[in-house]
Amino acid sequence: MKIIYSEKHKLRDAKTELHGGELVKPFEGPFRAEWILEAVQSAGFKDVSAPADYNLDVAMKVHDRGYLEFLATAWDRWAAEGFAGEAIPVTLPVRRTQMARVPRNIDGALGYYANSVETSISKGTYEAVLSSQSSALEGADWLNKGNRSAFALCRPPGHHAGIDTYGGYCFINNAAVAAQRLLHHGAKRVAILDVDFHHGNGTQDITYRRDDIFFASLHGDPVDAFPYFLGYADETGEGPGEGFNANYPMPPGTPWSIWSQALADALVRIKTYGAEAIVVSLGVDTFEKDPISFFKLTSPDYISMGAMIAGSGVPVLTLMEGGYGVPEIGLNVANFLKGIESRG
Ligand code: OKP
Ligand code: ZN
Repeated sequence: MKIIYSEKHKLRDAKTELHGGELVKPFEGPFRAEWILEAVQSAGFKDVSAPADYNLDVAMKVHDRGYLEFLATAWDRWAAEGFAGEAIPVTLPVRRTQMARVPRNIDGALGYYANSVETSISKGTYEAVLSSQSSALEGADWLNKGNRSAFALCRPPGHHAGIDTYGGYCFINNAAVAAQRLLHHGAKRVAILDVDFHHGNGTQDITYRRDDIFFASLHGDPVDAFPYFLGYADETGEGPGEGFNANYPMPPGTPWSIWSQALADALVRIKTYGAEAIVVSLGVDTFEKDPISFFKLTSPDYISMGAMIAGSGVPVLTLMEGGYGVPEIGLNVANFLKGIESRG
């Protein structure tokens, strides 16, 4: 399997995350991609290459232009204010507030575009974000050439980035960008299958009113888990997108035996839809030892997961999303890819 990895992910190295009322070392750091790359190579996946530098043409089709301009300039604008810390907003547009006007002040703009405020914007973040979307696009183009699988080791992740919002460690929605690229090169229908522990609220935001992308997400029930405000089972799509969104919220302690039933159902939906490619948002934060999540998957379960998805017979582009804290994140990703290859 082709593995796509950019060293430039290291430029996303924020010093702070707002967690439990403290500014802590972020859960999402460069060590994650390093551990994963190491484990994937040790497992025998040796075809590793860096992506070309892609521009924002595809991202422009799934994100708001003003939002992308904000991402490109946010750190410099913040630094120009002379603040000591990294960029975190304090004021958010909520119920009954003005949504149409973007504040000129950078502090206001951060609040306007944030969907969650644990995520600091730091020097170098934007360059890493561009490299992450380049990996996703390179993976999509690998499938566009007729190949049946690829793994883009994207970092930072993307599935919490909405049309015009960032948060949950995400800035550009790599899965949506990849799906858009697959559609541009001939696919009529693409599925995004989000198996990260957290609901892909950003991906849902982008795909909710569309009939050319089916979105399925398996995740911690939003009554209990981040990102809290989206991910319920009754969110089924809107307008032309009605019927093309499937959420599988699950409770604390969910093991593979239950989780895999939701996956089986999602795969039936994806097959029935007629997807010509599946973009997998792979988070291994469903692992029993993940520090911020509450499912109980074990390392061998990721082999089964990959095999079930590849068993659909549809080409699979896997993109890295979450998975934290423990060295097993590498093994779990490698296991998933082995599962994909067992049936692909
Ligand atoms: C990103 B991805 C813990 C609360 C949750 C943000 C989690 C972002 C997860 N302090 N904070 O989906 O893995
Ligand atoms: Zn996650």
